[in-house]
Amino acid sequence: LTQEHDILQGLEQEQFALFLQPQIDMASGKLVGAEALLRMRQPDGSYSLPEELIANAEEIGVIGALGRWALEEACRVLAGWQKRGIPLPLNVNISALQLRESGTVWHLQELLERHRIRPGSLVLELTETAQIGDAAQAKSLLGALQEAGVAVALDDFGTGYANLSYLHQFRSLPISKLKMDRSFVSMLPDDDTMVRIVAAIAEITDLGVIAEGVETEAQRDWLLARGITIGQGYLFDGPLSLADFEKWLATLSPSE
Ligand code: G
Ligand code: G
Ligand code: MN
Ligand code: NA
Repeated sequence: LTQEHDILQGLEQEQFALFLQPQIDMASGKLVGAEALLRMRQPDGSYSLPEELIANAEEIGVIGALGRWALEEACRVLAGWQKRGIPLPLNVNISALQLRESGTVWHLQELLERHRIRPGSLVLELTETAQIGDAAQAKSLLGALQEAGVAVALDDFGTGYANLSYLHQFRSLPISKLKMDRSFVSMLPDDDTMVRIVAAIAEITDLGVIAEGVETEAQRDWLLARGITIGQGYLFDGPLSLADFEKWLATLSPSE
């Protein structure tokens, strides 16, 4: 179990890192964005996955400090891209718990101003949106984010709380993207029921859909045929260290 002490010490000793997973326009193969995924450096030099770490951080009440670090680091990366004229958006995961903490919206406003982040280029991926609170609370919180220049994506769509009634409940809220959970994508294109479910979701939503966990060319081609153009997954790349991602960025021509 990761204890409070380890997480706080990890922050102090700069043991955390954001890995970046490319998001690809599957029609052209071009890079259109990235998702930042938290990792913690282990004594042997490898990086741990965040699920247990984040669950622990929430339980012992240090998710705020960890989340603020991730947002600061993401803005630092975005500011660097902007200086080099690279207009890529960067997605950062945020828990409903963290979003609800008083001070989070203020912190975001301060970050975007200090790093001069272009509105819309920092995207928060929200899971368990139901935990934000009631409709009025969600409306005021998401409205404040929009005003601050932060875009919002609905993460893990299709699982848990992120179900179909969301499309109705959130239709008037400033949410710009829907990330189709990889458990859906993994059943394409062979599972007839899932084929119809995903096709229906693509048809009824006005939100831009990002397909997660695209692993095969058959999945990519099926998604493209339904008008789902943005994909993320091992078919393209897994999460890359910042150094590897930036090395790769440098090889792309300016128009890409
Ligand atoms: O690669 P992967 O194992 O990184 O991610 C596992 C899960 O951890 C993802 O579903 C993602 O939502 C979550 N996650 C990754 N990075 C962060 C982060 O910085 N903050 C929060 N709250 N969740 C994260
Ligand atoms: O935020 P979210 O729950 O979507 O976290 C993304 C997670 O999915 C990360 O743990 C990442 O490492 C993982 N991931 C990214 N691409 C793929 C993929 O193509 N297949 C599988 N199985 N996992 C993936
Ligand atoms: Mn995510
Ligand atoms: Na997800």
